[in-house]
Amino acid sequence: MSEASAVRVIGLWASPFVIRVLIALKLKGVEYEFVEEVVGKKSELLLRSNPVHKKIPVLLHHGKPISESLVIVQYVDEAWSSAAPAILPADPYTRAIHRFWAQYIDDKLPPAIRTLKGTDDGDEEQAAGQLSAALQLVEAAFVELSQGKSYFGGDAVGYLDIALVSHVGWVKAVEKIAGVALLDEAKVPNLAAWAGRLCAHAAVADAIPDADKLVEFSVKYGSFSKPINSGAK
Ligand SMILES: N[C@@H](CCC(=O)N[C@@H](CS)C(=O)NCC(=O)O)C(=O)O
Repeated sequence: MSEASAVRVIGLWASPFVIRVLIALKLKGVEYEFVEEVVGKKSELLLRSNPVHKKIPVLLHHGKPISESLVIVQYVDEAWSSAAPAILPADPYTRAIHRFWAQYIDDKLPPAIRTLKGTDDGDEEQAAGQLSAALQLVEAAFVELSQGKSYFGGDAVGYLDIALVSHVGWVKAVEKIAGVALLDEAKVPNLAAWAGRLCAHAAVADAIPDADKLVEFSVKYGSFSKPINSGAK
């Protein structure tokens, strides 16, 4: 079996959760085959591979499926542990703190983003306020955790960087859609600089979609939750 077919990712380029997996594999130098889902139609492979949630991403390693983006990132770190660099921090306490913030990011950012791009009902002003408040808390966490270095874990891109940067494309897209400033130098200067640095990183640059492309995607499909949802289950 070739190295590419040993690792397959079922996904869609616009999905922030899929982006995480691609960055983790790139960091580890793992070749993979990207199996693109069609918007509005869940493939048999997806339904068979993630029968519980029926969501992307799914990583197939020698045919065995792993679901949930943060679980997959940890799996990639462990399965290719000898490939530098480590993605999760080595210290158990630091690891727990990074996991805490990754969970916080997934709890707070996607719901507000969905409201701002019109996928979910809700008050846009309130959603923008909630997203901005969440980014400010994450900014404070960045200052504390990075200790003056480039990334959350220090000098190298790690777990929490991956968890957050995967949402950056959509944050920039909803800034355009809703006409609000969120990842803004005036509001979150450290995160704005971090995002600029990280989006230019070799393992990240190609994975983060252009905000204008995401706006187009949003206009075309409204959401990729709803169309994918409406497909066969
Ligand atoms: N918690 C999941 C979220 C995955 C997720 O929401 N994926 C979306 C695409 S961005 C999806 O597959 N939506 C289809 C659906 O909701 O049925 C993860 O981290 O992997």
